[in-house]
Amino acid sequence: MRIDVVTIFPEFFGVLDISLLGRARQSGIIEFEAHDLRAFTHDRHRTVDDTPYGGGAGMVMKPGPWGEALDTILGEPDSAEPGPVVIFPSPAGEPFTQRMARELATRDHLVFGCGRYEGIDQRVFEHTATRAEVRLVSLGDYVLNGGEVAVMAMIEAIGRLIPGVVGNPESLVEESHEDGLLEYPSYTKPANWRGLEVPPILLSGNHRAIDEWRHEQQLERTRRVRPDLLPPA
Ligand code: 6GU
Repeated sequence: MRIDVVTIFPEFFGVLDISLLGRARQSGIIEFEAHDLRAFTHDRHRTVDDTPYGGGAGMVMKPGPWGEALDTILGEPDSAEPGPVVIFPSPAGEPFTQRMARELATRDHLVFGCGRYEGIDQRVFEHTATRAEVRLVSLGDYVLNGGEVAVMAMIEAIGRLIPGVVGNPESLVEESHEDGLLEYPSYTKPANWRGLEVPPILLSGNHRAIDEWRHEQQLERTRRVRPDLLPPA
């Protein structure tokens, strides 16, 4: 998979050199590049923003540099390929979910456009949609200063689902959200730690009973903290 990010803070993505994603890049499973939006400006101050038409607080990102950056990254459309997906992180977008991460993990080329200030000129989304699949995506109902932290989270969620990135694929199955429920609590040795016992069932060796207990824990947890995930009773 190829991943391009457009941002005014390309250094921010230096952390992708380390950890699981770093290894995936070294082994060639993921090809990653962070592009500096200011490299696509032509004025002495490398201006990427301007005041909003219609007035109001804050600044809006100018369409010009975005258009040139995306021209460079998207190139000529190839009708034989499914084509790139261009994702703009935005608190006004559709919610990012495990389902969306699974879907995006199957694509060959993802492009992330990190907005700052009050957002990007709306015409950038419209124009980009004429030659790629465009999605506005939100991490949740709160506001970040810019898209960079959100994109980092999305790249991690998507990247670990690409075959070969996570060493043991079985570890991807029994985790929160993969079956629509939160995951069950985990324990390791010692069996008694600071007076707290591991639930005896986990020491019983009865795997059917353990599976049932874990499923019950998943339901109880989900009912308690995320009832919205459960089907209506
Ligand atoms: Cl994806 N971007 C920004 N800027 N803020 C957010 C967000 C994204 N998701 C939640 N808040």
